[in-house]
Amino acid sequence: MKKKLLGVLLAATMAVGMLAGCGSSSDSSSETTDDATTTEDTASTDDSASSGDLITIGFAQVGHESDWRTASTKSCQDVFSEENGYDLSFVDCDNDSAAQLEAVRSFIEQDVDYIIIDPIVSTGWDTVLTECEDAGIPVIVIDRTIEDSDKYTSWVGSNFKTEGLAAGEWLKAYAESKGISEINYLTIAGSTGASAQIGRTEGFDEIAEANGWNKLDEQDGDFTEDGGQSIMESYCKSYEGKFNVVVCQNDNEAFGAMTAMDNAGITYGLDGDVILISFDACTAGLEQVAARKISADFECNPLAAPFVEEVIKTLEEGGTPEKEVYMEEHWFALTDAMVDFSIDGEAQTMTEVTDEVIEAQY
Ligand code: GZL
Repeated sequence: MKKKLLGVLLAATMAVGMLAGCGSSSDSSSETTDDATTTEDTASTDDSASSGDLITIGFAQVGHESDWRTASTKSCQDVFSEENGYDLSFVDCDNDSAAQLEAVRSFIEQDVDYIIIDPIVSTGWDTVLTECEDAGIPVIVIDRTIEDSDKYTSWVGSNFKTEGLAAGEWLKAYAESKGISEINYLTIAGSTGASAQIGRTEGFDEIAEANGWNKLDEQDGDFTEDGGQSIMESYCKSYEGKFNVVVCQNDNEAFGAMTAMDNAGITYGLDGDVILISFDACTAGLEQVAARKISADFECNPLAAPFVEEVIKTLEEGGTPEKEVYMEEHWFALTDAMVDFSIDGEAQTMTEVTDEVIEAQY
């Protein structure tokens, strides 16, 4: 709303400069390069009067590592479209924290109206958020959290520790229902230092410790299918015959773990020797729940953009948005694995995976 032609030309210059540093990307489509990807909406280089009517937004996204991430990116690009009145500068930071800080600084140079950040890791943010504050640009954090600064207007996301607690409490109830008295588990964690990894590990391990379960190992699978497969291949060798539960901190890691266990001749899921727990509950994950391969899937909702837009609309109207906005999440299983459990005394409802539920998922 406050952009001048000079700012638009500067944005175009910055975008070209970033592309030189991060690899190529056309205006209308974004390709992923080794470092990061920039997609400039063509309107932002257009000197027509209409570009002055658009709210300019810079979005520094984690990367493109998972189905969840794809849905998160699409949610933002669908909501913050030119036809909806926005000029979105999108940077895929390819899981590179330095590239993400560089992207935020480029948005400051472009003097955008708002900056959206999904922080790859939860620390190292106070300096650049101070720069955003000094530039008078409101920052909205989505999904993962920032632990070393509160210099942002709002955060929209999930309670990752609650997701971990839910998985732990479900396993306790499910194991009891199956007469399983001993739990020896392996964790394939998400990217080390990501608040999603920290919270899910903290929540699940809290239940494990309270119930005397044996944690054999936890390694970083980076939230990718390749990461899940390579770690599970190592686990199958190192812990052969010693584990009966695998906890994957997202569905893509679970897909990789499934391949590794198939190759090792290890059965898993509702009819197998190993209980397989996953997080995200993306469409493909729920399809594996329906196939009885993933025993239970704990949702993390990626569709934050509509809630972010409400924050921006509040700010545009001169109001004060909520500092924290929590997304609704569901815990999914087939009937055979739906058990009653509570989190901190609050009874939880499980959602049965049906064709309709899968069709409606993200
Ligand atoms: C969690 C999100 C995580 C997902 C993964 O909110 O940050 O990152 O669980 C994604 O699929 O890679």
